[in-house]
Amino acid sequence: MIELYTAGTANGQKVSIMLEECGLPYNPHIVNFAAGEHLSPPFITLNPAGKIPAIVDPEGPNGEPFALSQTLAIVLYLAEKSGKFVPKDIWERAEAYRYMSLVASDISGAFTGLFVFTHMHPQSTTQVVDHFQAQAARNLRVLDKRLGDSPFLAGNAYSVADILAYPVAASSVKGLPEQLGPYPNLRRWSEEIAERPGVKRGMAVGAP
Ligand SMILES: N[C@@H](CCC(=O)N[C@@H](CS)C(=O)NCC(=O)O)C(=O)O
Repeated sequence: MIELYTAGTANGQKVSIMLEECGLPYNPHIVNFAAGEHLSPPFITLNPAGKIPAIVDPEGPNGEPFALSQTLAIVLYLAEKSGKFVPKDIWERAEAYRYMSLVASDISGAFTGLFVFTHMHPQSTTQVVDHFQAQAARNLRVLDKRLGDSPFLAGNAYSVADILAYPVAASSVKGLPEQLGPYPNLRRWSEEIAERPGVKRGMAVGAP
C-alpha cells in the first residue's frame, strides 16, 4: 500500500487523482501545515524541502521502500509503475510532455505567485498581483487553444498531462475574473474530467 502525504491543494490532488485513476491502493496522510507537520523531522526525511506531496512506496523499484517527492516525478513514477496514462504514440507522448512542462513550470509558477501575493502578502502592490494574474491568464489561454484543437491535452486520449493540469485549471476557470478570458474549451474539458469517478475521489482527498 502506497503511503501518500498530502493536503487539500492542487499539487496534492494531482497525485491522489493519479493514484485513483491508476487503481493503485494508497493510504492518505493529511499533513497539517498550521501545526508545522511539513517541517517536522520525520517529514523532512521524506522531502528535505518540507513540501507536500510525497509518497512512500513499500514496493519500490528494487522491491524495497522508496520515498519520492515532487509532483511531476511522482505522477511519472506512478505512470511507469502502472503502465497507464502515458501515450504510446511518440507524437502524443511529446505533446503530453509539453503540457506537463507547462503545468510544472509556467502554470504552477504563475498560480503560486498569485497565491503568495494575494493571500500570504495581501499588502503587495497591484503591479505584482497584475503580473502574476496576467501570467496565469496567458498560460490558461495556451491550454484553451490546445483544447480547441484536440479533446485532451496530449491528443485523443486522457493522459498524465490532463491529470496534472486538471486541479489548478479547474479551480481557475471558476475563480479568475471573466475579463481575463472565458476559456470555453478549458471549461468543456474541465467539466468532462470532473465527471470521472477517479477524479472525484482524488479531488476529495484532504478537502476541508
Ligand atoms: N515543486 C513542488 C512544489 C510543492 C509545493 O509547493 N507544495 C506546497 C503545497 S501545494 C507546500 O507543501 N507548501 C508548504 C511550504 O511551502 O512550506 C512539487 O511540485 O511538488
